[in-house]
Amino acid sequence: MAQRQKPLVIVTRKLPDPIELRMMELFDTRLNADDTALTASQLAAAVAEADVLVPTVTDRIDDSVIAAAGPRLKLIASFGTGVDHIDLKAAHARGITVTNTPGVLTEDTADMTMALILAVARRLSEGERLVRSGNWTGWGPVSMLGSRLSGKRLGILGMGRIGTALARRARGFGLSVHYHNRARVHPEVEAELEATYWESLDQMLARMDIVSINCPATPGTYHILSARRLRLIRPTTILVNTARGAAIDEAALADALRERRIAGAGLDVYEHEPAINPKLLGLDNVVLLPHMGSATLEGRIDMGDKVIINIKTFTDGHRPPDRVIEGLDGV
Ligand code: 8YV
Repeated sequence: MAQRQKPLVIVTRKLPDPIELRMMELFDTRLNADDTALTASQLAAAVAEADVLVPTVTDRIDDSVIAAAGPRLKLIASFGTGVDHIDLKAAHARGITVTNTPGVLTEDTADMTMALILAVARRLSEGERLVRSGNWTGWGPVSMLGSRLSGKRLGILGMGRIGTALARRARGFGLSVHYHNRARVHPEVEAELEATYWESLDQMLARMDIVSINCPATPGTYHILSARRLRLIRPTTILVNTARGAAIDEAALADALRERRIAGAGLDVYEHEPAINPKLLGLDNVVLLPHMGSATLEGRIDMGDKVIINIKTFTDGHRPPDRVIEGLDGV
């Protein structure tokens, strides 16, 4: 019996070993062992040849990359949940299916969001820097004072999977949950979380002690925290972002933090990653992380498993479970 040809799968970045091994078994897989990000022309060459492309958030799959796709390219199986790095419209117009890996990084990202809230409120990075600097002179009754979480209000911007998982954690820390979202969540979830829905984001922002961004990056959420909205936030409030940098006007945020119009911020994502607005780097009231919200070994293996399932079902002629549909916009 003639052996069916395996699909050519091109992976743009190094993935966890067990995932690469399984991919090698199942597909004609081309890996990126040294993990150097592909240039635009290398990406164009990859899509010209591949049946399936496996990109990550660091690859810009814009209309020019899609235009370079060869007749074999039928699937872009992205490793990650956010799809703002892919021109979905251009892909779909060419008959290319796009999949992502939702669900499996929810808990890890919610953990990291909670960690950032704690880090900013309790000044973890500052404390650590003090100890390492050798300048710590010992305990003091009014030294390193932060702010208590219990009894405060958390406003979640984007109440999807991660926003809801954050809300559950926040309840355990004694925070009350508020949210702004495209639509109200199911009444049972709202009741379980004793969550307050705000139709007006402006109104919510003006009343929260902590604001967390948990919405996807879409044209409708670009700079949703604009310079104007940042001015609505109270000077005692903490802002955290583990979603996408484009949701905040980063330069305006740096100004607000420097002028103490916002008490502090915890950022895991940036507008122009890996570049960070230099004004943020010198500020003490901001905790800066290198986009590591979903960075657990378990999470990355689960993401890889999802990529494999999406490719396998698709290349076996079925509808992949995590097909991305266009048109979701706003919060
Ligand atoms: C992923 C993320 O690690 O899934 C997402 O949307 O932002 C990250 O947590 C990244 O996308 C991998 O491509």
